[in-house]
Amino acid sequence: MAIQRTLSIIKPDATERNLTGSINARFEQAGLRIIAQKRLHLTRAQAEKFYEVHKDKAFYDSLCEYMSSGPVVAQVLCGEDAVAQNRKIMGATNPANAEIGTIRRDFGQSIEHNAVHGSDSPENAQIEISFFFSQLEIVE
Ligand code: IDP
Ligand code: MG
Repeated sequence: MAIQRTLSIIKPDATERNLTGSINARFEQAGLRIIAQKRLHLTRAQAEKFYEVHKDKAFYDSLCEYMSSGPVVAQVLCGEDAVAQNRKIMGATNPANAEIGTIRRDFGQSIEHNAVHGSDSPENAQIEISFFFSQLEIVE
């Protein structure tokens, strides 16, 4: 498997509960390296743009409101098979269905307030990484 990059976001429910370090430890323990990271507060318009693929879903409005409700930490993770590896560490979208020991199972509060975002394919990872970061901000 190749070395990949993926976009991760620590969501407002997790930054609010001061879980940034605990979540980052999960990535590092699993062998992923944080090669870029910044804390920011998305505007509603930025959240709408980031989640545009979901614009026809019933949860889109609520999701965009939530993702712009407080600070997030955007990060680029790098490592072996990083996209799938991060999805595995995160666990299923709904924390109630996520495996024990995953971030969402341990830290998520609901299907919406589920602590973290992770890219779902290498192609989307590239698009999502460039949404948040310039080349200068990513240091391997
Ligand atoms: P993912 O984050 O596991 O890739 P997606 O289906 O891409 O899941 O959904 C994006 C985000 O939208 C989820 O992480 C979650 O915050 C929210 N979401 C997904 N499904 C629902 C739902 O049925 N109700 C409320 N929010 C949802
Ligand atoms: Mg998704």
